[in-house]
Amino acid sequence: MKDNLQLRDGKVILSEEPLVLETPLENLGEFITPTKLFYVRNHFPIPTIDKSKWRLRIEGEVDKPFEINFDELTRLESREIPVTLECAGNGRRFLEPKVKGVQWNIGGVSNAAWTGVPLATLLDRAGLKSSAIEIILEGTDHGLLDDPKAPRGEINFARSIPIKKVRDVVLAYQMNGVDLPPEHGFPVRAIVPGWYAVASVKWLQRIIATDKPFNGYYQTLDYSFWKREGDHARLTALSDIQIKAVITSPAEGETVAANSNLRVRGAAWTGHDEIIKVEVSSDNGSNWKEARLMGESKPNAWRLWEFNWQAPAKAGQATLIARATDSAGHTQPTTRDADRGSYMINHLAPIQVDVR
Ligand SMILES: Nc1nc2c(c(=O)[nH]1)N[C@H]1C(S)=C(S)[C@@H](COP(=O)(O)O)O[C@H]1N2
Ligand SMILES: [Mo]
Repeated sequence: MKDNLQLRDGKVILSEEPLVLETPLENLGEFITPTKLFYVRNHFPIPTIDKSKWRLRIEGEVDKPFEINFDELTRLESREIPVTLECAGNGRRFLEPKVKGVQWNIGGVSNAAWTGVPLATLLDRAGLKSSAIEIILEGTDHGLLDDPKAPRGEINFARSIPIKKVRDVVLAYQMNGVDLPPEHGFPVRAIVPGWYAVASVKWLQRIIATDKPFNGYYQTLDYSFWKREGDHARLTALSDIQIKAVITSPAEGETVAANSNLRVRGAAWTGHDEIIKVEVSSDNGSNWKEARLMGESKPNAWRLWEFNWQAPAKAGQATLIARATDSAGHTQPTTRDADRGSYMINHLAPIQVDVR
């Protein structure tokens, strides 16, 4: 890692207020990211919440709105799932020309084991009306936005999911086996597997069933992209994670010995089914060789991989590119689609190493 990076608790500081911390490359190589090293992306100051006073309210298009406290929630049947969270702007630093927004390298992604109660359990108890089309997840965090197009006054962080996505969602109160730390959403956050992490609302305070599409700030003016449909481009909320493979070792610019046998390592993930193949090219994409997938495949969690590479005999620059394929047939695009704006950055990104 470069020496001039500012660190906090081992993570790279991208912003102090709001707090944005990136996971360093060398910590992306374990299946479970240690909680301390898990990336952080906040939009407002971290709310201080007293667990004993915390309540989650379920309301809107339901027959019996109700409130639940922390003890009641944690007594319900729970499940534990490994889920990879990726910020939709992860990799933004590689965009040319440069765009506004947090300049993530590749570490706006991490994987943890989340324990919580299925969202469906609470909606069943409330009795979801047939008029409900979306569920709004609202966080406790709030503030003013530095954007002339934003609503006047303070807003809360909020995001919606369509009813058909409800069955995947978990209301998590533990991360890697212990209470969530404040920066990751204490005491309860949503985990929306397979979607960009913006949907995984932290510091949950309200769950609102609605009969209209929710056009909140964080899914229209922010965290959206232009989807082409025939003659028209429609502003569409970011949802499914796009398939991607990253190289975590060697690092960009690292020196490697000429003619040596190197183990190239990395991670790959997708929002659709499972990763079935990762390939590596060391000749700018003319030839691809299959990498070895490590461990077992777990839905919505990344898959680590390794590849044995014989470094060139001649000194100079060498290029490595990784490319993933999933069981739904998706692979990474070679070029960038401009309609994606500053999000969903998964086009093939070569890294250069210095052969000596
Ligand atoms: N309440 C709330 N939830 C939020 C956010 C936020 O600022 N406030 N940021 C979102 C974004 S953009 C990301 S990438 C993830 C980051 O989760 P983490 O900080 O636990 O890594 O949280 C999402 N959930
Ligand atoms: Mo994000």
